Amino acid sequence: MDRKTFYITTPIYYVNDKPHIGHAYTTVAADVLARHHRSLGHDVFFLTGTDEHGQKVQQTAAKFNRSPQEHADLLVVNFQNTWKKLDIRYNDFIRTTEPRHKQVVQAILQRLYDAGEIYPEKYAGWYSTAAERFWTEKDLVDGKCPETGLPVEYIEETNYFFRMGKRQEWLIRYIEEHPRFILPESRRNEVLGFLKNNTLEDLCISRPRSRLAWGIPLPFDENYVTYVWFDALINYIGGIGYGAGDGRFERFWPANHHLVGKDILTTHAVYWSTMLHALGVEPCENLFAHGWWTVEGRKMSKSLGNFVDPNELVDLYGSDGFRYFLLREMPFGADGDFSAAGIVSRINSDLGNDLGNLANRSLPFVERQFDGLIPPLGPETPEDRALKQLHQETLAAVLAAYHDVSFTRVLDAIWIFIRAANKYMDSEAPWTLAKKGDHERLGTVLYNIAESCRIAAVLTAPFLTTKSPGLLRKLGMAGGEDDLRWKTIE
Ligand code: ME8
Repeated sequence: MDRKTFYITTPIYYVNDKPHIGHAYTTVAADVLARHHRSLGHDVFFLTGTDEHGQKVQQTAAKFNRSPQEHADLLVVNFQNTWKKLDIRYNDFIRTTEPRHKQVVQAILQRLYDAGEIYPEKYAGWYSTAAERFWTEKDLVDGKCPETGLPVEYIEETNYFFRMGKRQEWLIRYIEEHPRFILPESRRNEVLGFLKNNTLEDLCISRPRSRLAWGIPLPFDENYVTYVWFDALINYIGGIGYGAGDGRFERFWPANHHLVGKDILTTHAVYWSTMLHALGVEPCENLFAHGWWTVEGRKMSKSLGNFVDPNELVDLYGSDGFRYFLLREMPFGADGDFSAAGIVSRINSDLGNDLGNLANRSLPFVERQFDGLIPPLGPETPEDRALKQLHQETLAAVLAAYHDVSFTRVLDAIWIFIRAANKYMDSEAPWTLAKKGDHERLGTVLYNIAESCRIAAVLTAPFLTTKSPGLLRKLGMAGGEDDLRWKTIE
């Protein structure tokens, strides 16, 4: 039987710095979705990686007296090690300096050039080195770069342009006809507003080599390298073998989700969609732009020195605790603030009191009263039926929340169930049943609680990659992939 596929991506991160909580956020979110779909039995492909070309990387490398490639080779390891520490199970990690990527980018450039979709033109405008792009006169704020606030330079040069402008009407219609294409809805409206109120220009996709050497050479003009965004976005199709002819691209495209932060929504919604359109490839099914983390009320920045290192948080709270906190704390799509106090209270109350207690209070009973063997079920009471009913409602709520990419709702639904199972234990009081010697009812109650533990373990497994399989092992199971399948709790 042909299995359903699920393809998910994160942005490929710049190797000009170490990963921080923001990078961890998107990557953990993608990992949770990938694990959930694996549990559903889907054929999953999860792609992440690093963006290694462009001015930012060239400049940072120069600061350290390294070649850009040496710099990228050193820095990429930080990302890979952090993802290992956070138990991120990606299928592939793409680096834009790899030959496989350069090859695809050059093939696409040549094809679009041959088709007249890329053309040279003399251009004059205000160039911001820091933002790595041109601005028009009216974009400038007090004569400075609107993105960085730094001085701009008036430059006149010939560059290559991609015919993005002529796709404006098509893109507006596409977004209007596909309500799930850009989420959350507020971001979708933002993109539509931008497209309806501005004239979409063609996109400058080259940089003269004299100004920027660190990029993929244009195959049709060796005096230029490719603009870093035009190069980077292509990873999403190159990474699954676009043009390779091995069937992978046809199998996995369109991606189910491109997860990105709101900072790079436009490049994805506008540049990427029109690039794909020019190639005759349909856009991804969903582009989800999540919100922004600040730290104790302030923007993370080098100058403030308040970068939150995910590695340190894993050392302090474990990978499960940190993963859970990230997705529990703020609705995906909204902004949020990181504080050390927040993470501690989350872990203690939700993971310790609720989930931990359910298992820790019930399993010793099974051990003591039934020699560690989960007892058989006796006659069912209304309380048992209510718990069963909630179990079914929970599954439906969790699936619906995943569909809406709402991790907070997924977790809310799971925790309603966990808390109800704890309450069931309080009200059914197995300790009293044991004292009374009511072995049949005691067996049924413990069976239901053990079953609730198992359901909770399977549901929480995408978030708690160590604790949840551990809980299954406590229940006497292997805790491997087969035990984590959704169909085992249906
Ligand atoms: O933009 N809060 O790379 P990048 C939440 N190379 N998420 C954050 C965040 C924060 N404070 N800071 C960063 C690039 N992120 C390009 C992408 S894709 C073809 C090329 C996350 O290293 C968020 O996902 O600047 C954001 O979009 C991404 O890191 C930017 O990473």
